[in-house]
Amino acid sequence: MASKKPAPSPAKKTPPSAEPPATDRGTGDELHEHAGGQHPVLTTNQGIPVSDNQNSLRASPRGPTLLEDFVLREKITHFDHERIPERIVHARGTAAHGYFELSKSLAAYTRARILTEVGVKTPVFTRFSTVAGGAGSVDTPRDVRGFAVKFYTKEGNWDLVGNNIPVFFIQDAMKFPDLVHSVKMEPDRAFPQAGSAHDTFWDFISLMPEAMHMIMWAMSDRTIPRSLRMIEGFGVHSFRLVNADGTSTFAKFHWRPKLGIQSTVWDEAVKLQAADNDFHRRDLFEAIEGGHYPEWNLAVQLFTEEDAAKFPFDHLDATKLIPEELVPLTVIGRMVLDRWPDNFFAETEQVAYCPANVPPGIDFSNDPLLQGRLFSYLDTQLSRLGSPNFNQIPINAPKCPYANLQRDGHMQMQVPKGRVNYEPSSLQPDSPREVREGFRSATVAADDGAKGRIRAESFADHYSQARLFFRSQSKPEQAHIASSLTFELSKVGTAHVREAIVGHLRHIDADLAQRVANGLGLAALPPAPPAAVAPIDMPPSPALQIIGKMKDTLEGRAVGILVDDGSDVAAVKALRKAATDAGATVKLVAPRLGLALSDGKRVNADGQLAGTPSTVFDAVAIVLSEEAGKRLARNGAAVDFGRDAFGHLKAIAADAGGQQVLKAGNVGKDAGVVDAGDVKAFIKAAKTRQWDREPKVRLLA
Ligand code: HDD
Repeated sequence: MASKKPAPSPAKKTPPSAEPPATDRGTGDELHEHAGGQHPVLTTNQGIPVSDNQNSLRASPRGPTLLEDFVLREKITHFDHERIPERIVHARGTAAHGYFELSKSLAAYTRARILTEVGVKTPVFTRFSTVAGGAGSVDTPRDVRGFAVKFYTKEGNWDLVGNNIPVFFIQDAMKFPDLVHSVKMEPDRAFPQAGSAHDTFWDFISLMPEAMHMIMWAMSDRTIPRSLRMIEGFGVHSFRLVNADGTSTFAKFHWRPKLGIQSTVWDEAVKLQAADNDFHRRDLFEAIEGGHYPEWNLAVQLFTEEDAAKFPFDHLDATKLIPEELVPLTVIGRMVLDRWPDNFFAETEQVAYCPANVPPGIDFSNDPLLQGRLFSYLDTQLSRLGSPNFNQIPINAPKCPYANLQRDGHMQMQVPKGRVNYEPSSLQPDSPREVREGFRSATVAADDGAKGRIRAESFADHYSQARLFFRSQSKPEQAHIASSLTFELSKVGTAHVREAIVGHLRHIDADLAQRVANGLGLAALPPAPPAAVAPIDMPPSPALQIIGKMKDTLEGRAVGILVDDGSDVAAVKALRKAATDAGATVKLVAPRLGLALSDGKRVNADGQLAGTPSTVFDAVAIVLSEEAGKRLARNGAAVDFGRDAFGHLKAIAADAGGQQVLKAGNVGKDAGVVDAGDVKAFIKAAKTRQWDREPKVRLLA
């Protein structure tokens, strides 16, 4: 790799022909004159101006196309090669630019400047993703979400490549290809796309007791988030922070969303897939373009080797978390995403994260999952991006100077100068050399013991934290876990796989196992497999809930108002104002885009009813004249608008006309269904989901 800003070289006396002055290259001014200076002239990749971009060169008006047509050949050839391999996992994603600002120095623990220079804004590029689906799959399947942040620090790129779940399925990277093969579409039939509800995934899991903790998370509402702006993020592994004296401290990284954590309900997530395949990326795009910049706090859990020795689990095992009650979180800064990328392919698709990218002062732990990841990411980019020079792609290049003596390779974009491309050298004093302050691995004494393919005994407890997670959930959340397990296993055709999973659940919680067994219609509880270590009861950790942690807020949420010709304009205005004041965006939905409310003035709806169901909103109002209410009570889309909002536990405001639509959908009385005139009550109810309503609308396991 050559210097981004090459230092002056003694071999500068290159003949002028090799580096012509800019004026000899043609500035393009002549071309702009042709277009009247209004726009750039269309050229081939060789800069040849194109006169006709609609018609290929033909031997005669109705004759064959000529091979001579270099404009056509070049255009089609480039098009034929536009695609690159999608990511092996996390193929579907969306990303944004922003910055990280440190508020609390960790100078006592690390010499990494990004974690010591308070107030400095470091640019970041953050990509969110689903895991299992292909690049063209949908945004809202039940799946883990990737949360990858590239910090362009002054000391090189730091990539924190995490998920929205703090633990992982497996303990050792050796198992990763098998895990991924099992969850991806089955190889003989190429389905299902983007979902774990099938035999091969659950077969693998049934034989992998270490996955049980992650399964609890994966079957919880964490995997059906409302918005990427409302997910937590986790670095998962223990990392090391290393200070100027070389002392190291373990750190776990946590992202906490400013808007609070929030999920959808399963029926809503399923319907969102039909309503809007791009629900999450559109939501992120609209928030950033609207100036509502998503924000997260970065927090750390810090602990020493001695602290770790007292934990009733091994923190080097990625299937374990450290409860906040055991090691509290310290907020050290915030990330704000404030700029949408200019181009999806150039930035979001080509960005290449790698957990091995760490600046001096941050280091790895011996977690065997992390250790395998340190290899995999650079390796995968070589085939995905096609060249070892992918670091030169602008989105991947560090924003600090970088220089070394790596050279050549496909798509080399830099033109290194001078004779010296090796080190040490004495011929070129300004060629790059190492510095004492550069990255140094933490000095860590190796464990005693023999080399071998060994799993530490401290990794043997597979059920205690699964139990901790399940028992820490609120009642509705426990019901959702039992229901999603029932749903997923109901899609598994192989009886012994379904039964084996229920057997594992018995080690986690007897009631959970029974509920899933009932849901599946099993005649008897299958036996629990032998457990290497008997699970222990850890004190519940309420911090693991979503419902208990949810903020009552409308900030960053969306409210939909269903209207039609003649709807009461004053009621619509009052609802809009109150919701907007509470931080929500408000959209009008109507059977036709153009309509007139009660004041007779023409307005445009933001969404047409058939394409804008209530699933895309957090709370809804239905404001209709009596006559429109009667009419829409016979319109399936309008009836579903109310019925689904009710089923998805959302607040609903309705006037007399709106009530007709609700009645047609059997929407009854409920604390979250209020009169459209009672704006205060609506806003209060809209700030949360109506969990008490759930048993009325759905049979949960
Ligand atoms: Fe991974 C991508 C997160 C384990 C191998 N991983 C990838 C991405 C995220 C994660 C967020 C997408 C990055 C982006 O947006 O481009 N992966 C995780 C987490 C893990 C994890 C949180 C466990 C704690 N991964 C893991 C293991 C291996 C990999 C154990 C292999 C040994 N991951 C990859 C990969 C990917 C990837 C094949 C695919 C595309 C890419 O790297 O760039 O190398």
